[in-house]
Order: sequence, then structure tokens, then C-alpha cells
Amino acid sequence: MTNDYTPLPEHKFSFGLWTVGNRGRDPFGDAVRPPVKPTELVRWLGEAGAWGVNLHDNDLVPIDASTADRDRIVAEFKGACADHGVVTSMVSANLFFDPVFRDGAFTSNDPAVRGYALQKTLRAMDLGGELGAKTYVVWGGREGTETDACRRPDAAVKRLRDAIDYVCDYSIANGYGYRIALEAKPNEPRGDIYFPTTGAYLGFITTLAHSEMVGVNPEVAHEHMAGLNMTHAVAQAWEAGKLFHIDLNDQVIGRHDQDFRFAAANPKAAFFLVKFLEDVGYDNPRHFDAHAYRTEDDEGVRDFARGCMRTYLILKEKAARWNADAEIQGILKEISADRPGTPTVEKHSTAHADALLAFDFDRKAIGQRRLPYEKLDQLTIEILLGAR
Ligand code: GLT
Ligand code: MN
Ligand code: MN
Repeated sequence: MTNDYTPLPEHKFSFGLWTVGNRGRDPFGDAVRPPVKPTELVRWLGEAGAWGVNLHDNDLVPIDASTADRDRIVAEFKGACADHGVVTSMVSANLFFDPVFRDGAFTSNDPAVRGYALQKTLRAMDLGGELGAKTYVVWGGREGTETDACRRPDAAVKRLRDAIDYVCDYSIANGYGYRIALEAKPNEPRGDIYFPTTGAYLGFITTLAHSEMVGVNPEVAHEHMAGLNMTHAVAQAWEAGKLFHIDLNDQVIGRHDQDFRFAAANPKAAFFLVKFLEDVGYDNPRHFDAHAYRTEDDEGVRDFARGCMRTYLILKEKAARWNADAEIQGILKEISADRPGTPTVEKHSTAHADALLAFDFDRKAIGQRRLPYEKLDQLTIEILLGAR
């Protein structure tokens, strides 16, 4: 059950250009690392064993590039991907950096801002189509408020719906075959962002014209910022057939937006997440949306990227060890053992309800079943700490 934790294409690890290309700016300090060309980042990723690269339009093509420059940049990038065996797995439009989006993009009150956001999105979809990307992420980073005096929040919901419906129709009309993945975040850069959690987006998706094309892209840090359990959010998305993509990183609850290396802050939570993804056979990209500490140089950025993948593979091995542990499996069997004779609760029928209503439950005896979760958790910790 041991391996050397070497990342392979079959693991489907991917990184955004904005992650390994992050220059270490924060609200209080300027960039600490020089820019690295996208083609060079692709080389790093290929050498590190990543399968895919993700990008926003402007991570690759500057916002004011001429058509000729754009075409040259895209051709060079495609060449680098081919040379280093890296696929472009996901694309998105940057609808948060430019000042035009200071009060949102699709949810702005200004029809020209909404129009420009949609135009930029269609062009990003064309770019992704050219690069062969199959996932399109919508992260509404600026779609929110500091004061709710500016618009009724249900107007924002309706505008976002119109935008996503448009995006789906455009993908169909152009044969792109995109799967659209909506990414929630509770706050930062806005005081409050609409659709703060993955659960909120799962509800919204059912109201879309092409709901079958739309899923979610949960991010560890974003669920943690809301004080929530990422694995529970992921499980709900998975069970609904909506886990199209995932953003792996880490975040201490209650802190600023940290985007730490995967599992850097909460290895136990990361373990249960990896175990879930592996147990259910998740096969979409495993994207690391994180960045290196601001203290790092280029070599430190590569340490960071290697660390994300290595930790995932270590946790995957721990999950297999956990699943194969006889004592753990014995406890799991015990706590969910059958109660022969108990009426079925799976499905209502008049006969089932009659049987249930007539049944005499021995409440006190039932309540005495042993639930040795201290033991179960300690065994988990011992596996994680390498003592088992
Ligand atoms: C931005 C954000 C991420 C999103 C990206 C997709 S951009 O870096 O912090 O969580 O996934 O637009
Ligand atoms: Mn984030
Ligand atoms: Mn993200």
C-alpha cells in the first residue's frame, strides 16, 4: 500500500496559471516575485507531473491585446502544452480585476457592464474552445455588495440566471460541449458575495434553462471561510451529479482569504475530503487553486506545487489504509448493524406507513447501542500521524 507519491496524468492534477504564476501581492504589499511567462509555467507543470493547466482569459492574453497578438500568444501556448504534455482543462473569464467590474459583472445595474461581461465571457469560451477545455468556471468574485442599498438581491439572482442561460446556449450553438461549474465564495473581494456557498448554487442550478449542463466547483477555502464542512458540501454536489470540478487548497476558519497549499492548515479535514473523492471514484479534474507563501522565490513556488500533489497522494494512501483497517471496519459494521424486524423506512406506501405506525419501538434499548467514535477518531488520527 505504499508508493512514491509520484503525480501521474491519471491523477488529473491541474493548476491555474494564476496559482503557480501568483506574484505574492496582498492588500498591503506589492509583488515579491517577477512575472513568469505562461509557456514557462506550463513547462514547470509538465515537469512536476501535473496533468492540466487552467486559465482566465487575461492570465494568457492581456486585456487590450490586438487580434494578431492574441493569436500569436495562443499559438505559442498551445505549442508549450503539446511540448510538455499538459492539457488545458478549464477556462474562465476574469470578471473581477479590471475597474469596470468594481460593482460586479453579470449582476451590475449598468447594462453596458453586463454586456461587456458577457462579451468577455463569450470570447473566453472561444479561447477555451480553441485550447480544448471542457470545463468553464464562473466565479462571481465581484458579484456582491458592501451595501444592499444598491440593488434588490433578487434582481442579482435573475441577472445571473440570464447570464448563465446565455452562456449555456452559446456553448450549444458553437458545439463547445462545455460543462459550466459555478464557484461560491462568501466574501472577499466583496463584503458579501451573492451565492455564498456551494449549497446556494446547487439550489440555483435547478432554476436554469439548461440545468443539466451546469454544476459546481467547490473550493476548500471558500467553504471554510463560511465556517462550513467542505466534505459535506462536496458530498451533496456529488450525490446530485453536480461535482464538475473542485478547487483544492486550505484556509484557517476566521482568517483572511489565504489560499494555502492543499492540506497546509487542516490535514484531517483534507483527509476526509480525499477519502470521499477516492471512495466515490471522482474522475473530474483535481485542481489546486492555491498559491505559495509570499516568502517564496520561484523554487519555493515549485515546492508549493509539488507539495499540493504529494500531500493529495499521501492522503489517498492513508484513505486506502483506513479502508483496509480491520478494527475500523469492525466498528463501522457494528454502528450500522441491521435491526431485523424493524419496519422499512425507505419508501412510503399505505402498507409501509401502517406497519411503521403499529410498530412498538423499544426506545430505551435502541438508544443504548455503543457508538465508539472516540476510538474511531483516534484510529483515524493514528493513521494520519503514521502510528498505524
Ligand atoms: C481567483 C479566485 C478563485 C477562483 C478563480 C476562478 S480566480 O483566484 O480566488 O477562487 O477559483 O475565477
Ligand atoms: Mn480562493
Ligand atoms: Mn477557486
